[in-house]
This record gives sequence, structure tokens and C-alpha cells, in this order.
Amino acid sequence: MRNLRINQDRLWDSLMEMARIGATEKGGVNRQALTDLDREGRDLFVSWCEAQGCSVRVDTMGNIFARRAGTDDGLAPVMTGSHLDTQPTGGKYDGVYGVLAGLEVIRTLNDMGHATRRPVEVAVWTNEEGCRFAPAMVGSSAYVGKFSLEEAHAIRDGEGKSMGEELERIGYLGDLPLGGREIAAFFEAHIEQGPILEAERKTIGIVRGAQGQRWFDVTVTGQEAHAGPTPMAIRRDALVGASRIVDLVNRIGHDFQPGACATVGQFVVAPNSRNTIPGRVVFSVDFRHPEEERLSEMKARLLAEAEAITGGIGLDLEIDEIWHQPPIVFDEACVAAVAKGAEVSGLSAMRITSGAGHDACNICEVAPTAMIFVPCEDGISHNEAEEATAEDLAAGCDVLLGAILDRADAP
Ligand code: HGY
Ligand code: MN
Ligand code: MN
Repeated sequence: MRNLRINQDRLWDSLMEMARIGATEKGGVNRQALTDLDREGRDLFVSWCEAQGCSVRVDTMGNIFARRAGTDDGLAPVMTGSHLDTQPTGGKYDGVYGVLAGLEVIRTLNDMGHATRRPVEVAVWTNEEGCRFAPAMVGSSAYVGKFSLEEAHAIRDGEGKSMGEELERIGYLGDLPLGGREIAAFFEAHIEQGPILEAERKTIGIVRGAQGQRWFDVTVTGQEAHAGPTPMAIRRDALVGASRIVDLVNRIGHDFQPGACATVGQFVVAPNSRNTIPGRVVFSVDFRHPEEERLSEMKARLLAEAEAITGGIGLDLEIDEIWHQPPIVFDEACVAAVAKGAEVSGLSAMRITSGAGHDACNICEVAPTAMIFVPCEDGISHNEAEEATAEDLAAGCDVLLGAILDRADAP
């Protein structure tokens, strides 16, 4: 089966067609979870899968499963897939590549008339990005039981709309029960979203695992007052306290090198009026580290020093940890299947740990799992300029095909 190769142009054309849904002026994509654009992208994907003879089912979290039957169809499927939702200023490949690479595998197997022993499924996981509905990876988290269905449905966006309501509104509140199905193996193809593969001139990242993450919501409360008559000495300026904590977050990131990442991405000042002293600031903190110990130390330092900052200037502080994803290690046999796929395809490859979180980081809790990375230009992602070459994307998809066949045809 090794002479099986995917169709590079067809994969590229599908990526470009999907990228038109939510296309932004700067060449990116804004197709956030459970919006009408997300529905449009989901509908397009479902139509492509049905055209390939797949049966398509949707679960109660809106996760989509397109299934190509196996000769021994009662066996647990080999699954691949990723997400179709994007960041507000996202790119054409983050998540979408893993979904459409899975579809390209199905298309190639159909072209070759190759019947796999096990069924093959392509999954689309709901709300991987976590920008409209926090935290990230809710669909795959709920699938493996980290959230109950009620908890996940109750998550609200900045306008107070809940995931449950929005799933119903876009017609993706399915009736397939959440999780509980055996998966023989799960492979996710994804762009690296960092600079390592490009710097090392490698085409394939054999992903051995992912770093841990801790996400926080921080609220600093002071007192709104007039910017003119209020003397500096008696002010309780929430923005001053919040700004000092932003600097603290950055210092923690630098102090826990090598490996740490620390980001404040969302920042809301109230009342955000130029001549009123800010009374309340709410912002996000995203900590990451490959080692759980270090990640806990980063958290401890944030809690201790933020309290000292705000207490010292009469402000109130609330830090709410909204998500913790420990570092994970993928299944060695699946990682080996990816390594073998790269070797047989004659592609340059290296083992790598993922800096980003992915749905595979959840699915690995219920199935043997591994990921395949391909480079993206300058390592840039979560940016409208995100770019990758048709050749690298096709190479990663060939490795995905090899890994899936390795497990789907296994005796
Ligand atoms: O935040 C992440 O790592 C992923 O892009 N949701
Ligand atoms: Mn992604
Ligand atoms: Mn992303």
C-alpha cells in the first residue's frame, strides 16, 4: 500500500474553498465557534464527506463524525480529525488542515478502491479555539468526560449566549451520545504553529506530546472617580494594578525558562472612559510549560505576587483558574506509526513537543493517540498571515494516510 499517495492539488483546493468561509481582508479567516460561518463550514465538510459515501453523525456536543465503513465494520474505528473553528484573526490552516487532511485520506482510499479492515472516521471537534467560548477544546474535553454535557452547554460567550443554545441554533445539537465509543487509534495532523521545523529544515514533526497549560481569569477592582479633582495619593486605580500584574506575568514567563510561556491576551477596562479612573479590569492569563512542577510554581508565584501588588495600593483581587491541562505524552506505538510513515515517504522528520494544545491532548485519554506536524511560514499562527506550502501539507497528509493504514489494516 506504500505507493498510495494523496492528491496534493485536491487537498489544497479544499483548504482554499473552506478558507473562503469567514475570509478576512488580510487573507485570514474569522470563523468562530458556533457562529453562522461555523455552520457554513460544517455544512460544506459534511457535504464533501457524504459525497464520498461516508455516514455522518453528530453528538450532543456538536462533534461531527464522518465514517467510512471497514470490511470488519464492527471493529473500533481508526479516527483522525481536528477543528474547523478559528481565532478572530485566524489563518487558513489551524485545525482545518487536520480535518481536510482526514477527508483527503478518505478520498484517496476511495480513488484506490482500498477497503480497510477497520472503519475510518474523520472528526470535527467543537470549539477547539476557546476564544468565543472559554476554555479551549470544550468539544473533545466533554467527549472524554472532563466536562459534563450540562457544564459544557452552559458555557456562555461575551454576549451571554450559551453553547447549548448556539448548537441548537446552527442545527448541530446532535443526538449521538457523548463519548463512550471505543477508538482503535486517533491521529491529528496540524501545522506546528511555531518556528522549530522550519528552523531545523524538517518537513514532518513526529509529535511525542504537548506542554501543560493553566488558564486564569483575573479581576482587579478599585474605585471609579473623576480624573481631574481626585488627588493621586488617594486613587484606587484598577488599571495601574492590572498593568503591574501584566508585567509580573511576563517576568514569570522569562524566569521559568527554558520552556515557559506566559501571555495576557484579553484585557477589558471598565468604564474605559478617558477622564474616569478605571474601577475594574478583567483580563486573561495563559501559562504553559512542558513540566507540571514548573507550571505549578508559575501559578504559585502569580497568586502570591499579584496579591502583594494589589494589596499595596488598596485594590481588590480575584484570580479564578478556569482550566488546567497537564503536560501529556502520546502513545509510543502511534508515534512509531507516524515515524514509520515519514520514513517510508522519505521525508525529513524530527520528534517534537507541541507548544499548542490540541484535541488530541484530550482524545489521548481514551485512545492511543499521536500527531503529525508540518511547518508553517516563520512559525506564525493565530495570525491572518498564517501560511504553509502545498507540498508540506501534502507530505503531512501522506504520513497521515500511512499511519491510518498501519492501524486500520492491522490484523
Ligand atoms: O490555545 C491553544 O493552544 C489552542 O490553539 N487552542
Ligand atoms: Mn488548532
Ligand atoms: Mn488555534
